[in-house]
Amino acid sequence: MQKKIKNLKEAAERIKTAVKNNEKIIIYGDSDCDGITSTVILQETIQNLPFDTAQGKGGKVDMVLFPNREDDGYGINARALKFLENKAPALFITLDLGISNVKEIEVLNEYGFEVIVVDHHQVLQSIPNAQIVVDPQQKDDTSEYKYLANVGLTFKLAEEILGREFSVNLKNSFLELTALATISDMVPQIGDNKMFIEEGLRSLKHTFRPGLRAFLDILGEGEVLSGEYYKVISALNAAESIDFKNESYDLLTSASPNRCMELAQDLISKTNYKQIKIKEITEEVERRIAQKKDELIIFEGDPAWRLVLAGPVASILYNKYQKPTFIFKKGDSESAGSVRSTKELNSVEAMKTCRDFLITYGGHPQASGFRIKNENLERFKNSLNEYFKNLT
Ligand SMILES: [Mn+2]
Repeated sequence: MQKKIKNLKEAAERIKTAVKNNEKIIIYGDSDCDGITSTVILQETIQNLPFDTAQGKGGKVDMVLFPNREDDGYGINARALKFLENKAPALFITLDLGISNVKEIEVLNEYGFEVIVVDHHQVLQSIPNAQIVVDPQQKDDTSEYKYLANVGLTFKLAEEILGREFSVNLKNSFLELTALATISDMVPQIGDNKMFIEEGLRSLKHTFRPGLRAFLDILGEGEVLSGEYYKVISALNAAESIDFKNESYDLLTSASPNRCMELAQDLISKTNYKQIKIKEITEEVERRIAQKKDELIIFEGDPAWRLVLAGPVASILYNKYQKPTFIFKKGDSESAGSVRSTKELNSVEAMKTCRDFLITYGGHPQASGFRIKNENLERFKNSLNEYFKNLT
């Protein structure tokens, strides 16, 4: 017997009750492919519930929000808290973030929200005080699903919410999104992840979703289906969230083929520009580390580098040099960055030892992020060196 994901059923029941009672629902999703597709799936799941509500059949999500990672920070940031101050009461659901927002969720509770966290990132010092927390990384979650991307977790939530009302067409449509985001999040392609990818990519060629159809038309159906789907993923990851809105989300939820062609084209241009910038920064870091061959880690930042490019740059450098890699944008008083490492040289565990002088941090052992005051950068670097020296 497969063990169930902790609290998945409770979350499904609570969401169904909210729809039946016509409660206000707000979704707050991460701004990458995984967070955006999770948001689309949960929203469409709610819209496909067969209940009679004030709007007729099916429920509705009142507000969908995405954080501007570059300017305001990852997760539930200060700007989001300010925006949400007068929006309660509502059922507030986080997707692909939230597990590290212990303080912020306390504030949301005070505002009068009821919070459900759906996340797949590592638990830090404590679990947030939300009404329901779904995260297979919780210690007492004994399911085998620790390998799921957030989209896979949300797909399972959709199954639980819709039950026998989950139509084949809707399921296939969700599998297409689940496949793309599972690949995008670079989680292991095992178990259900393997199934998501196979079935989702198979369904992609017959997609009913105008946003995905636009990519197939622009990039060439044959190309995308024979392996160029990473171009679709890169494009979905190229959107930035401005004023809590996100272009990739607009694309995936738009019913207008013309609008989808415009948005898809725009995202593809942004991807191309991003690739050029990533190459420039990578080369700059390589020039800098040429003199630092003995160092155990790569630790580089610059005011001119955009935070959204730090992750891809760190991935390239990590793959080439096989050292824990910290790449950050240096702001006026604070810096924020992305980390890539191995499962064994767990970057979240490494940063836990530095938590006293980090503003925030979190993620996965192999891929994580941080925010820090500039005056603590040197100390951070030294502590990390110390930590990894003791491990090797
Ligand atoms: Mn994710």
